[in-house]
Amino acid sequence: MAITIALAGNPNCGKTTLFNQLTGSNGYVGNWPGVTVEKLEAPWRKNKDVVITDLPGIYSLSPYSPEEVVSRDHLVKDRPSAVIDLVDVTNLERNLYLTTQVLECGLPTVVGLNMCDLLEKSGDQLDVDALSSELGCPVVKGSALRSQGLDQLMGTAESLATTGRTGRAPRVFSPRVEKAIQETADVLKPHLSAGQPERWFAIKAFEGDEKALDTLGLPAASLAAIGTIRAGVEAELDDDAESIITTERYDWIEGVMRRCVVKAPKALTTSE
Ligand code: GDP
Ligand code: K
Ligand code: MG
Repeated sequence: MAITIALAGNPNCGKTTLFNQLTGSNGYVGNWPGVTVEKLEAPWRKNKDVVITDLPGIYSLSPYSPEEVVSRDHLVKDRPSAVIDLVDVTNLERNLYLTTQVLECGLPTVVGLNMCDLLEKSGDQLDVDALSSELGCPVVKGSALRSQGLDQLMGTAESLATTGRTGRAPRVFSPRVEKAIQETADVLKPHLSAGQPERWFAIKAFEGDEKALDTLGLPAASLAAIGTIRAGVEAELDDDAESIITTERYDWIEGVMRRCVVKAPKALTTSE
């Protein structure tokens, strides 16, 4: 059976450049069913049994744009064998917002740091091993444009796809919110089928994401139980669940940046 590897990432992180490098083609352009978002799919030129999909560029796995829905449906419903989450290393902090969500999908995932050719110029030092242990998945540096690190990236993705090895998605939220997510997961558990990622659905259900909840067809009592969990946290933190999740993601990423990036010393200025 063919191995399928999905390329996920923000717009302009270099996905299509990578896709073209890996497949040696401009890919097969079709449409995702029901939407006009382009679907690019082609075999890896070094192993034709591996099919690579270039997902639409997105900033989040929220349900608000066709691109987001296509990408999240591919990750959550189609379940590729592995994911390459491509990150523009020059915009690491912003790109990691999507990374936290991709990791929650519970698929074998490697983070590809792209545009590393530009990082070297800036003088900032990134601790890749530290980032890898924060994210709980392999992280590979490279440059799609300069064709650097691509064998290591694909080797890692292929081996993850073959073994099916998933990391443990990092616990990015505060203890209060993690507790609510766990309680939500406990409500959902009897209604999830094999392959439906528990943590992803629990977070979406906590946020009140109707599209995600609809796919589960939960009984009214379960929906009510989740509503109670959500309302409790919203009252305590005085914010709506979706904003709480967003804010806490950014807080966690800020900590990761502090722990993993050493900024180049700024030039001294004479002005006070
Ligand atoms: P996509 O929107 O994720 O598909 O991104 P594209 O593949 O279209 O790339 C966006 C821009 O980034 C293009 O101008 C690419 O040439 C450039 N780009 C892609 N990869 C790299 C890289 O590794 N280094 C540099 N410097 N530029 C890159
Ligand atoms: K583009
Ligand atoms: Mg593209």
